[in-house]
Amino acid sequence: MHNEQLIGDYRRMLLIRLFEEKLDELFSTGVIKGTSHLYAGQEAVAVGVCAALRSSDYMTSTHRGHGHFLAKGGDPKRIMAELFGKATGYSKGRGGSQHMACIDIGFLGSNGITGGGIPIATGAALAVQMKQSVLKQQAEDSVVVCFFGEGGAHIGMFHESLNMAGIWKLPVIYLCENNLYAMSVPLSEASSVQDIAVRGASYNMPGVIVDGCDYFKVREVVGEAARRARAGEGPTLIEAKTYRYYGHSKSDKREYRTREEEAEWRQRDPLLLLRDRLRNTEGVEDSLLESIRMQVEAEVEEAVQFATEIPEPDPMSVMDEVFVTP
Ligand SMILES: Cc1ncc(C[n+]2csc(CCOP(=O)(O)OP(=O)(O)O)c2C)c(N)n1
Repeated sequence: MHNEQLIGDYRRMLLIRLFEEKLDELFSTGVIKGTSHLYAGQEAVAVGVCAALRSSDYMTSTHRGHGHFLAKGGDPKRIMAELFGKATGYSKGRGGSQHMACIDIGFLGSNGITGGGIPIATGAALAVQMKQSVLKQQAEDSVVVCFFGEGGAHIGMFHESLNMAGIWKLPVIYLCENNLYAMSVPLSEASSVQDIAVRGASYNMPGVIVDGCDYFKVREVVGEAARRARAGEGPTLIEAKTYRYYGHSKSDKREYRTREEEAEWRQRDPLLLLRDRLRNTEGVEDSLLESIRMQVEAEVEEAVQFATEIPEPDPMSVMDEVFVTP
């Protein structure tokens, strides 16, 4: 009997990887216009986090958000439709890559503003706490996980939000994905400290560093942070050291980093690490791994087909959902 959670999570990590690889192809060939920030390389963070949380917990995301959304249970067909600008997308085709949300599954939104999810997650955690303390909903013990990059950790709202969360002991997990570069700027040129986790001490919360390539380690530290949050012990700042495989966005030629550095990180590819563990410790056969790959490839193709076949939106609907008009 295989460990179903592990196999399901491996499948989900592979879905994120293949979804992003397909998107790279679709953008490069001009099938989808505009740009996108791909999550490939960071899969163990999003999936490791969700493995430690309940499906009823909440999440805020970033501009690099497809992986977060897929890990939280977003439908690849509707995410793809959004990227194609179709009305069946999560934001009716009007938000695109950086503006999707699905409140029903607790995905409170990706966000084009660097660090923009941090105050939103903090407010959501305050709402959870107030449901308990003011509305006396004792059963409400949700946790909010807040993703942001190390670039997002330098904005003022990061400090203001963590300070408030520290004072009020809010049930929030601040999850910094440190992939070493904010656009082309290395952390060493943008930050007075090289570990974002040390900033937790300023706001009276644990600051934990974790290997973001290792699904198991991510799951473990997030599990402890969630336990603390549910027990009323307050927030945790987690810094996952990770790497994005693609450039910052489509036009980025990655001139600020070397191909050698990229190859080094790929040796510790999060998918390969989990696959080896499944093979060597869990006794998962290669035939099962191969059939998972085929299923996931088919799922991504179905998403593209779904998004392609829907007609373009009616031009007459262009002013729908617009709240401010000239
Ligand atoms: C307020 C604001 N300033 C600048 C930008 C332009 N911008 C887009 S992504 C980005 C870097 C983000 O880096 P990081 O937070 O580390 O996330 P990563 O892209 O590495 O995942 C910047 C500066 C923006 N979107 N919002």
